[in-house]
Formats: sequence, C-alpha cells, structure tokens
Amino acid sequence: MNAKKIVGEKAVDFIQDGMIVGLGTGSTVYYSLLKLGRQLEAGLSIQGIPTSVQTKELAEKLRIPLIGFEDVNEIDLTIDGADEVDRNLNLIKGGGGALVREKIIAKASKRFIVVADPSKMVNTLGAFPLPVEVVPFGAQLTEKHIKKLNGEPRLRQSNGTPYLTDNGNYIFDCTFLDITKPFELEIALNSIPGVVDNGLFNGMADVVITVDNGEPIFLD
Ligand code: ABF
Repeated sequence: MNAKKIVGEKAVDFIQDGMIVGLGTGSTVYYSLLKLGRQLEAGLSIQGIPTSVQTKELAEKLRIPLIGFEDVNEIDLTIDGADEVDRNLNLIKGGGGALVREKIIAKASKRFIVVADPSKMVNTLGAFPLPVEVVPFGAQLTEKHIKKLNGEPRLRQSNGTPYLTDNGNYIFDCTFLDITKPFELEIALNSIPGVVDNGLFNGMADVVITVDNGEPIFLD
C-alpha cells in the first residue's frame, strides 16, 4: 500500500462520533476523506470544515456534512498534510496553495493531526520552498522585503499568469536554504506589510503520522 494511503487512512482512527473535524487539503488527506466518506455511510456522524475549495468539492461529492464558522466555537480535530516536517514537528505547508485557511483551521483545533509520508521528514526545514501568501497590491515591494530576509522568492504561476489562492492572493515560493530558526522567520515574514501569512506551522502539530517499515508510526 502506498505511504500516503497508509497515513491518510490511519488518521481517521482519531475521529469520533459527533466531532467537528477540520478537513485538510492535498493528496494524502485525500485518502482520509475517502475513508471518512465510507465511515459516514456506515453510520458515523461528524460535521466537517474544509480548508480549501478543492476539499469542499470533494467533501460534497463524498456526502461529508459541512458546517460554517458561524456555527462553530471550536474544531475538535483537524487532519492535514505537510510538505516538510522537522524533528521538532515544525512544518512547511502550502505547496497546495491553501496555507492561510489551513492555518486558521489548525489554530482553531483542539488537536492537529498531520499526515506525512516519509519523504516529508527532514532534519532541517527549507529544501522545500516556503510558500508566502501576499496581497497582489504592491507585491513587488513585498517581494523586496522578503529578499531582505535572505529569501529567494519566486512568484507562483498557473498557465502563464500569477497563481491566485482561494483568497484571491499571490504566492511567493521562497528558497531560504536551511531554516534553522523557524519561529523567528515565521514572525519576520508576517511582519512585512502585504504578507498575509506563510507556510511555517511551528509548534502546531499535536501528532504526526508517518510510515516506518510499511507500518504507520506516531510522532508527538
Ligand atoms: C496540504 O497539502 C498542504 O499544506 C501541502 O502543501 C500539501 C501536502 O502534500 P500532499 O499532497 O503530499 O499531501 O496539506
């Protein structure tokens, strides 16, 4: 079985009847959603909050009941993927472009479960370019400020035009080489006017599920 399927499906074991569940984005959470859909058919009852338009559409197809923020104080559990996970369980996320919504939902969750195949596990973050979401207004100026932090930003493109997030913003994928101080970098980036948020999810993961010798293992 492929590693994404193993960890994606394993995460669903954390879901209990009656929970409000944050539904992440990406090709690993895809397997969580499929399994959740099957469990709902078998009688499980939950309400989901999607982190992206893509996940909302898949959830609707799978008949996963969705709930709006206006009806929720707290999310019981969120399952989401990652692009990199370091030894302290700090993450880079946002390769799929949904980092802002993902961080809002992770922050509102009592438990944040991350599903990451072994290729995502690193000693130090940074080989994967860090996504930084910026408002289109003055994006060239914002880019210059990112460069001052020693990042090499590249505007994400889609079909020859700037990629737009679900929030109508741009993403700069930023090469920082090694990110040895992820907490400081997260704050420094978010202090730049025009930056909405960045893909560093530091100290947020409660459990990371990965695979060792073909079996799911839990890091916390
Ligand atoms: C989302 O999906 C993102 O934050 C991340 O970019 C991606 C995870 O990758 P994958 O598609 O491999 O699960 O969770």
